[in-house]
Amino acid sequence: MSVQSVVARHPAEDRYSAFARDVIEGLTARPKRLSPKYFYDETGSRLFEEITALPEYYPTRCELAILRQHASDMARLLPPQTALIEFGSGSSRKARLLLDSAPAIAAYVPVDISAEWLSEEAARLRHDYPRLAVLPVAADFTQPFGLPRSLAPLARAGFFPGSTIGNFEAHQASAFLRHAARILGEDAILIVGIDLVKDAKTLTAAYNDAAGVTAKFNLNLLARINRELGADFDLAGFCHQAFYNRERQRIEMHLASRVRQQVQVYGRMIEFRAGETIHTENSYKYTVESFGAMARGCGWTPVAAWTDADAYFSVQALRAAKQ
Ligand code: AVJ
Repeated sequence: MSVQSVVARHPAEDRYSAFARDVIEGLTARPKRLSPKYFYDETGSRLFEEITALPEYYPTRCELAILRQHASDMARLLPPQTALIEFGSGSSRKARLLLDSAPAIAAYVPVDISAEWLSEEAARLRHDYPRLAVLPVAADFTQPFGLPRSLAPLARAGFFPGSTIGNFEAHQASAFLRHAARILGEDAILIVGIDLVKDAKTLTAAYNDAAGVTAKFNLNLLARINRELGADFDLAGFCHQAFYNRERQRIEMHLASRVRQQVQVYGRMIEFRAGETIHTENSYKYTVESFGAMARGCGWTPVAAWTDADAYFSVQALRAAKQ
């Protein structure tokens, strides 16, 4: 066995080569594509935080308003001694709104891929909620993972805010809902944030902000490939595109090549026609009914749905159906 193959077994190296593999696969596919999960390196995460504060980007503001206004209604769905399990927790800012209104929550289990961020956030939560058991799990929540044994006596509620589920294709969203039903078990509650279908103008503006932050966020994917895989993308040779695909009820983001060009990526020459795009993200929009119907097919019964005053965004509560 060569030294190289031993080194490649290191988990960080595995993640790195998974990125390289996905990038090469996506850029040699037709049409070209890249996964939106790679937006979130340090720069991308900072740019996304900036996006959430933009005047055109309504989802975060609306969801926070819904959580502030209806947290106690959500709390009423939770039995005493509930563990709140958050899928892809990030900052825990939204979970705190539930924690503040739901004394039934005895344990909080943030599940996130970034172990470092998780332990820092866990320390802050333990400080701010001294009676709460904070049990972080470092895992990719789209893959099967185990819950801490100490949760066994507790009821369970899942929390999946942010309309992150909107990044999934229908089959992936269904797989996630089934997987969540299995992990959370009988009688569990799942509280999920879902962006709603609305007029194309509002939707399009949210992904084409005047300050150009979303364009930077999209282009950072190429900058990341340059940084981490030694590629030579000329960022000035690509432009941000985002539009609403009405038939598929989704925002599509692309990076369009301004000219015919070649780019060197991880030892490969990738050719672009003028105007050719890399499809970088789908952000699916649902109605309360269309999301409820999907949930029903995946082991859940819709029990409540809250929206903001403009009905731009929804937070929906589901209960695990009897097996
Ligand atoms: C984090 C997936 C909910 O789809 O609105 C924001 C990501 N992309 N602007 C979304 C995003 C461009 C965001 N989600």
